[in-house]
Formats: sequence, structure tokens, C-alpha cells
Amino acid sequence: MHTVVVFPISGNCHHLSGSVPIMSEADENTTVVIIGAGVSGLTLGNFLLRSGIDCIILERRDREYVEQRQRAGVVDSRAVRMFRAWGMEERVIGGDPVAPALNFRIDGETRPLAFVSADQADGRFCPQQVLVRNLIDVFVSDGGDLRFDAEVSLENIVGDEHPLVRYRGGDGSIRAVSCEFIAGCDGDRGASRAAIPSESLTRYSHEYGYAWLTILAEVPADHQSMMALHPRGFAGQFARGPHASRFYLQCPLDTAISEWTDERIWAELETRFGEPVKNRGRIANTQLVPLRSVVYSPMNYGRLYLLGDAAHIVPPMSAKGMHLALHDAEVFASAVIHYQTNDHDSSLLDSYSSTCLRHIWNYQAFAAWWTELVHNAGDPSYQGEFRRQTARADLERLFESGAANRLFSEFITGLN
Ligand code: RFL
Repeated sequence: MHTVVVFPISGNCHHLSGSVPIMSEADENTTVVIIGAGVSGLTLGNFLLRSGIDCIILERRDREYVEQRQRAGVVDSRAVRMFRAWGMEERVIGGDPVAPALNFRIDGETRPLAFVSADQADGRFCPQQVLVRNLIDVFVSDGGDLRFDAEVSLENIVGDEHPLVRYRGGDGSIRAVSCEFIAGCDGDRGASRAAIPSESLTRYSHEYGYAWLTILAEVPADHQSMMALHPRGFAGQFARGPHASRFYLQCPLDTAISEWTDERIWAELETRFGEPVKNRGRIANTQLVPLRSVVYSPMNYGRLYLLGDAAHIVPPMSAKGMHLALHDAEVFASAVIHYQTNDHDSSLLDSYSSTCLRHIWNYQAFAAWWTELVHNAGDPSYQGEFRRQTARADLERLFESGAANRLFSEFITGLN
């Protein structure tokens, strides 16, 4: 016997208490349809599967594409602890422990910034594509239902019927899956957030006024990690396994990617690092990423819940985008499990958005501060020489003050 509750169509709150929507026509039913097989969708899928809760993951791209998409390089302490708590650490996180320090090139000098809380840090070198590959392997081998090449559309997100996700599969067939909840884990440009009426969502954003040219090179990095603060702009290099490195060059928003020849990229990196780049090799990919911070609030609409990049973007300087996505996945998984195992008590689903947003704003504050500090401390062209000097003073405090260093290192390593 189903109770029918009509949800309000507009407004920011769609409480679920006491409600179970009626079934609609569908080819199949599940508890949660997860849109997107990135880090948030796959983590959520695995947590639900381990808890005996039905779910189907629908991914737009093919498996090979998803498993090769290179982004983050490190899994932080918070995420390692999370996978450990869910009994998945051994199976999804390989890699060596991360040395908890950052290395800078400032005025031609190399300066390591050691972290005072290093002894408690537990991060691992585990490139995002390795984490994704492992999460897929575990999900599929444990019997999870993951469908690639799926083009989705979302229906009945609010109202008295079960949400319905229609999708066109790789073979052209169209199927409809009825569910209790939809998890929108499909990134910034996915279908989930686009299905929410704009008046039901507030977008908060900050544009930093510059971009990163991100470069993926098929060479081992000269340094495990190094960041250069230079009047021409920030530069970074980070190892991505034994055969690949990521480089970043701060550049104006209107730079044309076509102007960045391989030769120019290597020369600019050498200028900003103030030393030769010894390992040069094929540049496999360049991308222009405008630095911005974005938060959408609330992170749910009716029975659709947004996770990860679908709900928020942090500038890559903070290295926290993937970690916020993982945190959302854990909060949402716990809320669904609580609902299913406690007689449809929706209290954790009702507080999903506010729980995540508290965490997200905390990290947005850190990411904005750190991004501006590092860029201003080198380049006076955005906010002037006065700001450059105060950013340098901020940075020196991290080298000299235990208290400042502790707070910073707890954020960067994910200890807080
Ligand atoms: P993902 O990982 O992008 O996964 C979204 C998935 O949804 C699929 N999709 C759809 N599926 C079905 N239907 C649709 N209509 C769909 N539309 C899209 C996509 O194909 C994809 O498989 O999102 P998620 O799970 O929210 O995870 C977010 C993180 O991936 C992201 O925040 C990080 O990669 C950000 N990020 C970094 N984060 C860190 O924590 N540390 C880092 O060092 C770090 N480095 C980076 C980064 C992001 C970068 N880019 C993208 C600018 C470096 C770079 C270059």
C-alpha cells in the first residue's frame, strides 16, 4: 500500500517525511538510479551495493573513456579513512603514501613547506583514473549494474509518482527505469542539474579572473610536486605515475590554446621555474580551465539529489574537487541506507543538502584563500603590488608559524 504525497513544485525544500510515491509505468525498478560513473557515482554505487540497496548506474560515455580520464593525482587522508571505514581501502586505493609537504620555487630558490601535522596524514598517490578503474572493477565484480553509453532524461522528479529515468542505450533501444531516488553524479554539464527549474536553485559563484593551461605530458616529472610563484604567473608540476606528469600555467582568460605550441609551453615552464625542465616529452593533452568557485543550493530538488561537480566546483589549486565529490557520496549513501533500514525515516535525506553545504563552504573558503594567495604572491598584474606583498606575508607565515601551518596542512591533507 503506497501513501501518496504531493510535493511542492517550487521553493527550496522538498521534505520526504512519511512519503512513498506511487509506481509509474516502467521497464524495471530500482531504489536509486545514479546518473554518471565518475568518482561520486561509483563510490555511491559501491556503498549502496555493499549495504544491499538496489541501484543502477547510467553513464553517458564508454568504459574505456571513463577509465582513462586523468585529473586528480592524490587521494587525501579523509578519503582514505572513508574507504577504510567502508571496508574498501585495499581494493580501491593502491599507491604509495604521500609525503606531506609542498615544494615551491620562489625567486629562483627551492623551498619545501613541511606540514606540522604530517605524522597523522594518510594520503596516497592514486591518480583519479586508477581510483575510477578500481571502483568500476569492484562494483562490477560484486554484481553491480553499470550501463555505459546511456543518454538519459529525467521525469517525475517532483510529484506523486516515482521518478522515472529514460535512457537510450548504445544499441539505440530506449528503456525506462523507475526508482525512489535519482542521484545526479554527472558533473557540471550533466543532465541532472539541468532538469531542475532555475528558480529552484541558487547559483553562487566567484570568478578569479585568470585561467590555467593544463598540460598532460607523457614524461616522468622532474619533481613529485613543485609550484613556482613568478611575476609571469603561477606554474605547477605534479607526477602522475611513472610515465606521466601534469603541468599547469596560469594565463589570461582570453589566451588562445592554439598559441601554446609545445616549444612555448616548455620554455614558459622553464622561465617560471627558473630551472631547466629535464624531462620533456610528448604533450598528450592541453586544456584551458578558467578558475572559478561555484556552489548550487540546495543540492536537492524533490527526489533528485546532486552530488560532486553537478553541485559545486572548486578551483583546481585546492585539489579538493574530487574529495568533495567523495564526501557527498558518503553523506548521500548513509542517508539512503538510513531511509531504507529505518522505516522510511527521511531525516538524513532532508538534511543531505545542509550537511554537505556546510562542508563545501568550509572548503570553498580554504580553496579561495589558497588560490588567491598563490597567484597573487607571484603575479602583481591582477591585484597589484600591495596585494602581492600581503600574499607573500601570508605565505611566509605558513613557513614560520606552527599554528598557521597546522590549520593549512589539515585542510590540504584532508585531516579536518
Ligand atoms: P566526474 O568525475 O566528472 O564524473 C561525472 C560523470 O558523469 C558522466 N556524465 C553523464 N552520464 C550520464 N548522463 C549524462 N547526461 C552525463 N553527463 C556526464 C561523465 O561522463 C562522467 O563519467 O564528476 P564527479 O563524480 O562529481 O567528480 C568530480 C571530480 O571528478 C572533480 O571534482 C575533480 O576531477 C576535480 N579535480 C581535482 N580534484 C581533486 O580533488 N584533486 C585534484 O588534484 C584535481 N585535479 C581536477 C583536477 C579537475 C580537473 N579538470 C577537470 C579541470 C585537475 C583537472 C585538470
